[in-house]
Amino acid sequence: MGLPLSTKITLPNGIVYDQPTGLFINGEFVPSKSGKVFEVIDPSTEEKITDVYEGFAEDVDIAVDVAEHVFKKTNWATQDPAVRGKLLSKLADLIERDLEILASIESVDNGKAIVLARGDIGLVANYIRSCAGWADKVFGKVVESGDSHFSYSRREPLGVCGQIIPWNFPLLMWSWKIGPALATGNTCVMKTAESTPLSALYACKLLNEAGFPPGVLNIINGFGPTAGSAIATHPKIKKIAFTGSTNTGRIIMKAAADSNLKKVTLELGGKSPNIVFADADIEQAVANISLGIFYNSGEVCCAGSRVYVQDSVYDKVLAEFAKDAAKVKVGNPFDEEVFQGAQTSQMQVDKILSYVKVGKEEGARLICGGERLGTKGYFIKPTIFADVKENMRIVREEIFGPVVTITKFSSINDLIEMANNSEYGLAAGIHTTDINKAIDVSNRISSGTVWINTYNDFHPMVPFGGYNQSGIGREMGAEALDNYTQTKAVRIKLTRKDA
Ligand code: TXE
Repeated sequence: MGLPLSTKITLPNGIVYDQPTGLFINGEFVPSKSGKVFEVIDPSTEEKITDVYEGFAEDVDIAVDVAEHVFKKTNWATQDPAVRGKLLSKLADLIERDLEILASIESVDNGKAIVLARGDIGLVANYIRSCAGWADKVFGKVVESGDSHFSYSRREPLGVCGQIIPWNFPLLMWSWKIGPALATGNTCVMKTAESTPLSALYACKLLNEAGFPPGVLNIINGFGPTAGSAIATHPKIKKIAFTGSTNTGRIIMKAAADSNLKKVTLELGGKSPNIVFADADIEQAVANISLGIFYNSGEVCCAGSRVYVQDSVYDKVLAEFAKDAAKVKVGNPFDEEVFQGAQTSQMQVDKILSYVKVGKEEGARLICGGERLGTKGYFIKPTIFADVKENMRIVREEIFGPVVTITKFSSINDLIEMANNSEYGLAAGIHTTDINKAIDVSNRISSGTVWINTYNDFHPMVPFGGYNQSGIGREMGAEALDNYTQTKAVRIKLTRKDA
């Protein structure tokens, strides 16, 4: 007998709920064709939470056929778009209703602190609601081209969209992908990350409850080289949106080019500079550099992992930051006092600790942390390296954990040189009380987002995405609609009849 399609789970905080374990295809949870399953691990205990069905290329084929049928043979894309807006709005309400369940699923599956997970789910609801508002506000243009013609453009959906998401913000990434895609009338086949499949499956129950027609969103649980690759290479998928590592982004782009030149948007890695000028409000700046790196256990693509501090306040900031890091409570994500939960997987722990070793070998000064906390669960102590040099690997490469480097600078020109000396360009932070300096430096920084006197600060209407090798395209804001629509130009020749 195969794995049941739903299992009752009791979460560490006592919440009991029904967790779907199947793939979500055509509005139903179904076993994968192979019947294979894989384990989902709680990163704080290293124990199994449940198994889920594992999808492969054959399951992707079925999901794509369903999604294509809905797109081409039903009125999903052609109806009054306000209907899709209403469904998304209902979905946002249901996500808010189940916020505590969803946040708890996120905490048990990803390891993130419950206090932060609640914030994630709040952002999910806000973003889905924002997309609901966009549904009937997608405009074409009338192009004035003289009286001999009537010319206009309209924005049409693309068709079946493939979406591959990571494990650091499982449901938030789900919402950034499905929100604009469904608002604009596309259909989706999504692969969730193999280490965090649970919240998206639960949210698909809410999709059904909201009344979405079956097949508009299909979810395949599975691994990158199998299910993920099947999506990236599929000839019927018109567009692929990916969030994950820069290396995998490269693979996806090649696969898209080699298959059917599907359109590609990528949100990839980062090594973002977080800058403190001598005239900053130091208390606020320290709080923001701490938030910049320890938020979500450092598993954030835009983490402020390279801190640059002006020489006259360097010692003070370093001392205050070390004090702040010592206060960050690490441990059981369900403890309301905990800010930094577990890293998501053993693989990430190994990667982070290997970078700590590299940092020490490179001669950086370890101020605090640099080791695991406890023996069970993937916990890593907040880690600060000072006295780093720009060519060190810990300054150049994405570590994706609670590990930060601190560098001293004196002139703005040197600072800009160092801040932009990266293959990435996702985000940057600037801390100063001089608005002129803030704007001038932000203009000269090569990154998709600049936060001034704040950090990791998101809003559904503010676009997010990378310069350089941090990505292609923007998510959220009006820009997200560009990812999921194409422009059709219509030109009509007019004939003047005088009689
Ligand atoms: O990433 P992958 P991993 C960075 C971060 C982290 C590193 C490795 O530095 O330490 O990447 O993490 C799917 N075809 N980020 O290995 O491989 C995979 O199944 C199609 C930054 O987990 O990029 C998962 O769903 N898909 C990042 C997704 O890609 C493939 C968030 C991400 O996994 C695939 C995550 C393939 N060949 C990691 N191989 C961010 N930008 O926020 C894998 N996948």
